[in-house]
Amino acid sequence: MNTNPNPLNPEQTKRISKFLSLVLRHDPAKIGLELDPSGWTSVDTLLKKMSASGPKITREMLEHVVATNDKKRFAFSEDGTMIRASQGHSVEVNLGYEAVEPPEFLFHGTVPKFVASIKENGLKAMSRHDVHLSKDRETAVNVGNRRGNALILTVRAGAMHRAGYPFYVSENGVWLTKEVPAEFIEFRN
Ligand code: HQG
Repeated sequence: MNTNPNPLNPEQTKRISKFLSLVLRHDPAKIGLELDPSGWTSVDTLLKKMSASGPKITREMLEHVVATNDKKRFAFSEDGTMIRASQGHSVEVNLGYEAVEPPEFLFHGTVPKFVASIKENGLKAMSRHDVHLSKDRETAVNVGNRRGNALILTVRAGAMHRAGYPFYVSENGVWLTKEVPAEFIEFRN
């Protein structure tokens, strides 16, 4: 059990979390890091690269950021030697999640200005690999509110699944699918 006092204040934790999102999801080359095909990278190498060009942190600080992250964005391998982001990548990775049966309905938080395009084209992954969905409405409200006044779409995930669309759930509980055609979306809020 870790009985050490909190090694970081909340601002430092957030700054490091944002930096980890950047290098583990979007731009590993920024600090000369390489991700394996499943998105993993060595913890020792990450710490070394970060001490050369990034926030300098210790293994203990990294463990604190991973453990306290509000969305559990990062995961260590079982033996603790590797780390990756659990979802949200824009670089090509195969996270290896197994397709699973989704709940009958899932939610997506967006904003009114995107609705016309979503009605026409369905939900697209945009710059990420997958469309992100949640099993509870509240999470979708928080996601939508990042961009303005959240507008919540209900996705008929069960019907999509029966129609052959695969769904995945990330280690941190985000539901993922490649796209949601408009006919599976309920737009009334
Ligand atoms: C919208 C954060 C026009 C979509 C969050 C969204 C989440 C369309 C935006 C996670 C569209 C993409 C994901 C279409 C989709 N026309 N707009 N056809 N299809 N959109 O950030 O779901 O902090 O890639 O509604 O909390 O907002 O990164 O996806 O507004 O969990 O861990 O295009 O990112 O988590 O935006 O957010 P994003 P998202 P992290």
